[in-house]
Amino acid sequence: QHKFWETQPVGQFKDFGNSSLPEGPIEQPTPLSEVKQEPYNLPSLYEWTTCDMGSDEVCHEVYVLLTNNYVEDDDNMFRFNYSKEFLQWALRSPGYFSSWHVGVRVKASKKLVAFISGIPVNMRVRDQVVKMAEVNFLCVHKKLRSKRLAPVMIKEVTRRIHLENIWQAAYTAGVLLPTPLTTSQYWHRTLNPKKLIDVGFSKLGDRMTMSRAIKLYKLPTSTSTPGLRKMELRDVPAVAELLKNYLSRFIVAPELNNEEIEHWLLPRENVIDSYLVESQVTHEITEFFSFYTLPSSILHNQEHSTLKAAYNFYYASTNTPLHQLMNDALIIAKQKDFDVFNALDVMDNATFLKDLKFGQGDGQLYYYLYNYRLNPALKPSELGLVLL
Ligand code: YNC
Ligand code: MG
Repeated sequence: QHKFWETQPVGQFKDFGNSSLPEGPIEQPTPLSEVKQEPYNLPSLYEWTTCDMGSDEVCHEVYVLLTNNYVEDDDNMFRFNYSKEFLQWALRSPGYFSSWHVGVRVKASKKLVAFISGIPVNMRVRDQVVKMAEVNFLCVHKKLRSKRLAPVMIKEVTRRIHLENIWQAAYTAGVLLPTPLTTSQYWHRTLNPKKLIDVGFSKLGDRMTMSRAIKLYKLPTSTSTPGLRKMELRDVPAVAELLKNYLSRFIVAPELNNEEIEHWLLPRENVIDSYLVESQVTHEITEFFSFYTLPSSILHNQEHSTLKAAYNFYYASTNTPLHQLMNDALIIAKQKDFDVFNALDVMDNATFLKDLKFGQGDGQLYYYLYNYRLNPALKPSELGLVLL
């Protein structure tokens, strides 16, 4: 069934639901001197390359590979189009290792044809904080698919992660593999009904007309929460504290220090937006929310080439109802000309999705841990983790 995944330290399907297996690492770390020192073998036409994402030229090569070959929807109508600025933000996070930005080139032409990446994160699982890698952006050029290159790439990034004395990882995928930590779903809040219908992202349902759809999804022109403003550098400690308290309610969540909060949440144009609520009286920061910018290329449309999508990222609320806060997020996203606002059903998202007129997407996003067993599987609402 899964010739590769059956060999890996992950929960196996045959063990699913067997709660007698102990929680925690599946395999123990080996001494670093016993970690394989040479890269895995590639087919002879190809060679490994470490991608320096600080180099505009290399970043551009990764961008082009992903733009043409990365994740598409089930009907192959849209493909993620992460921007270069986004990739630099996603991969050059605090404590990142260049060696975990792994590429494959054609030896003769030096063309970049595959990529996989990791970044370090402190992940809390129940009351244990485990140093992990978040693995993302696995991509093999369309012309090199189904040649078992992906398992070699996964083994190579694993080897490089082990060399930094890290033995666990977290990752998400749209495909079902052994064995999900949780299964989550995307929900979509239409902001620009006309365009979403024109490009085939959504359909007018029965008894729905274009003008009724436009009316249904109309939003106020200004936000409703007093004291709402953009996050600034001076807010980092307060936001860190707020998010730490909020994420403590989930079974699996990252632990983010001030440096990481600054990196992941301080606004960056066309990459990450963060807003917070400052009490007019006490000047305390009581809420915040954030969303990242991830457009999709529209593959077969004469009129439109990109779908502008915002993705709900981390947030925390104490005094303001979450649905009010998220309604303000929608209003801001609309003002910034996004076509759609996406959210998973993780964290407390299920409490506002329906009220705010999000519609359930097709397909699942599966969350996984590598070399860490957790029993039983989690509900998405028990997960405090959003990967890019
Ligand atoms: C996938 N997405 O099951 P079995 S998500 C993991 N994640 O192995 P081949 C995947 N494994 O079943 P292809 C996977 N997709 O035989 C496939 N696999 O055991 C497994 N798509 O390899 C698959 N990006 O090379 C099978 O397949 C084996 O040529 C088949 O390449 C796959 O970034 C892929 O969706 C995905 O570019 C590269 O289809 C290719 O099809 C492609 O013959 C479009 O591979 C883009 C796309 C995936 C986005 C993502 C997270 C990746 C996580 C990887 C696992 C990390 C493990 C932790 C490592 C660190 C450990 C430590 C410490
Ligand atoms: Mg392949």
